[in-house]
Amino acid sequence: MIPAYRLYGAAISLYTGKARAYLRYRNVPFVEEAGTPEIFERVGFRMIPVLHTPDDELVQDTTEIIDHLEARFPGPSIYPEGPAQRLMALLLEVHGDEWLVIPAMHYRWTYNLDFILEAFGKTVAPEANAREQREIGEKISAPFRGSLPFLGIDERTVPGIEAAYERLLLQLNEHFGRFEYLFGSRPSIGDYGLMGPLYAHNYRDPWSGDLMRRIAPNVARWVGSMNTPAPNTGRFLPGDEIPGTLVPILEGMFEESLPALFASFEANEKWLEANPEEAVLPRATGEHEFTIGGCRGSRKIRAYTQWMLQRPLEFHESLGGADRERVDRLLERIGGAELMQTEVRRPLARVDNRLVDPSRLT
Ligand SMILES: N[C@@H](CCC(=O)N[C@@H](CS)C(=O)NCC(=O)O)C(=O)O
Repeated sequence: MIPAYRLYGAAISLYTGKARAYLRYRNVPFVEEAGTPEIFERVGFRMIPVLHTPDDELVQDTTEIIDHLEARFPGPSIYPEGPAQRLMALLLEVHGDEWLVIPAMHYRWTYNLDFILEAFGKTVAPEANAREQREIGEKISAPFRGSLPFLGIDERTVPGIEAAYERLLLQLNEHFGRFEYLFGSRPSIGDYGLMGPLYAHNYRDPWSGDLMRRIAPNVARWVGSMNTPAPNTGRFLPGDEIPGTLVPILEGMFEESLPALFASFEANEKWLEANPEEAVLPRATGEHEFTIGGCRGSRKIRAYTQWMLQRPLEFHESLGGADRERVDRLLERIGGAELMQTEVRRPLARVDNRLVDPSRLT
């Protein structure tokens, strides 16, 4: 028998939902449980999910977890071979992870407050009574609730956050009315990126789940398939096709989310210049004005976003000949040509779960 992996996570956690869905698709034998102080001490900070491998290795970060398992478990890759599909899947992963966390957090803490306070309490103190769980929930959820302004969620941006999210739900609803997953009958890394924010917060939290089922029932069905997949099955659409139903989603991504997310490169570079002795980056390296759903607001710039964006940029850079020409024509069409030319002057790496400038490591 293959020894089981352990996934330290929680039902209410956005990123655990992403990793869990992948583990199920890849048919990885695993058990899910809560992390312990010892585990978080080894990781270096308190963050979920963490994958504990049978070799006693700890992998934190959903992208690293997925890649770790992709390399070890046979099965149809969730990275499409077709360059256009693959590039769009990589970008959609970042869009889900780093941008759709904004509506996820807004809806959770605005419309699902009672549910989520109790759920936090139940997660850490399953034996406590309902009143105690609520009190515990209030206490331990404070950092999450408190992160709303950092994400740019305030009275200026809320109308835009809701307009943009509902528009995305309708666009995805069209798409999932025709296709099982983003690029055919096999989930891609882009599906897993979207699954994080669209599951725990916007499907499982009751008010948000009702909204999704009401205006975008095909998206709710997709969430269900992501959670209960037929393991290791399915195909990407032939001919590297990008379905027309994805085009408005990709255009929207290049119009608002990616310009804001790419700000991470400049902010990190400036931070490294201002801190010449430091190799490890802090979580936020700046703050900027951004636009969401047409509303202006201010948000912290996360250093980590650069690391995620390096993946599609490196892939794009690696393309040559006819593949490059075809992908560049698509980028031109969806408004992404300029951003994808971004030069990575200071590439970042993750070493021991820390985000570092590798040129400064001795
Ligand atoms: N990029 C990370 C994000 C993980 C993350 O933010 N997890 C949340 C729970 S869903 C967490 O543990 N947050 C604690 C914190 O941000 O301090 C990943 O993909 O694993």
